Amino acid sequence: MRARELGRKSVVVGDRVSLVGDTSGAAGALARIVRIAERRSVLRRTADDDETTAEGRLERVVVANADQLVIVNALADPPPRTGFIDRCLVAAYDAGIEPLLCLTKADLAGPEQVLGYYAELELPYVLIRPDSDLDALRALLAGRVSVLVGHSGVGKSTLVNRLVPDASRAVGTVSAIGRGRHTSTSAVALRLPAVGADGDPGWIVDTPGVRSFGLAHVSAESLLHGFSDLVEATVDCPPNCPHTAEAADCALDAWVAAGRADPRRLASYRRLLASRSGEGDPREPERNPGDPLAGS
Ligand SMILES: Nc1nc2c(ncn2[C@@H]2O[C@H](COP(=O)(O)OP(=O)(O)OP(=O)(O)O)[C@@H](O)[C@H]2O)c(=O)[nH]1
Ligand SMILES: [Mg+2]
Repeated sequence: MRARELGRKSVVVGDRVSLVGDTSGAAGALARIVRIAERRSVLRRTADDDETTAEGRLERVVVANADQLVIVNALADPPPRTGFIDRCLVAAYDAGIEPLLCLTKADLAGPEQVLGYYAELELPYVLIRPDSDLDALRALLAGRVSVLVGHSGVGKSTLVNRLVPDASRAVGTVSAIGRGRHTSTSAVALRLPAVGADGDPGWIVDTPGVRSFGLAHVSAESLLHGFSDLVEATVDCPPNCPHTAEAADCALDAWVAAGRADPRRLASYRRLLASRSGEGDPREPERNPGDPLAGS
């Protein structure tokens, strides 16, 4: 239990805490959390993008002290959403956490379209199918705390159960419209099993599926840092350039016209900017125009 001296400070998954009392872990043992260690990183999200609404201001800490953000996207059922991946890249940069793209259900569809979109980024990725060997993923998880984020039904808990055989995380079904049913309802950190005799295998945090990864807490300037293929161009922008499509002389247009970045990435960045000011498509904010439609 939490000690009263912690006040309103909340304890989140990933926190390192000091305990007093009976720390044996035996049935009926009671220990108190008396201190939360300073957090090395904090991954946050908001319910939506608009900081002028109550939902937008409602900021949630997803996990503390994570080193790696594993962005889980299914290649089908539900269809991939590069807009979601782009948002996660922004959140990872903002939190100082390294991203890893994890494309699941590779038995149902190919990764070419998604990987093509990220061709200019040095974004590490893994492909997962039900029978795939997980050694490459285990090597990337070793020695660090990794948090899985993704829409409901993309296969986060299925993957955790394969990585941690006694995890027993419940897994759900995906409805006809390609949405999961929010099977997992709370985040859980699990220690990965040891691989061989040497080294720390790391920890994995399974989280409940999110409907959208809101970024109201990220400043417009930081938003751009999630787009490492675009950020360099803006040294040539006029002072205080808003980088929107309407902005006169925004250097991003020339950068893309010169073939130095993919125009789809610029369009995605501008969709994010628009979404923050309450424009954009509220039904599917994370679907970029090139992404497949739901149900296909
Ligand atoms: N074909 C295929 N199906 C998969 C794969 N991974 C997971 N699934 C299926 O996808 C469904 C949803 O998987 P879950 O692991 O519950 O998804 P989740 O991301 O944990 O979902 P929430 O807890 O709701 O956020 C289950 O029916 C899984 O069997 C895969 O690689 N290929
Ligand atoms: Mg789950």
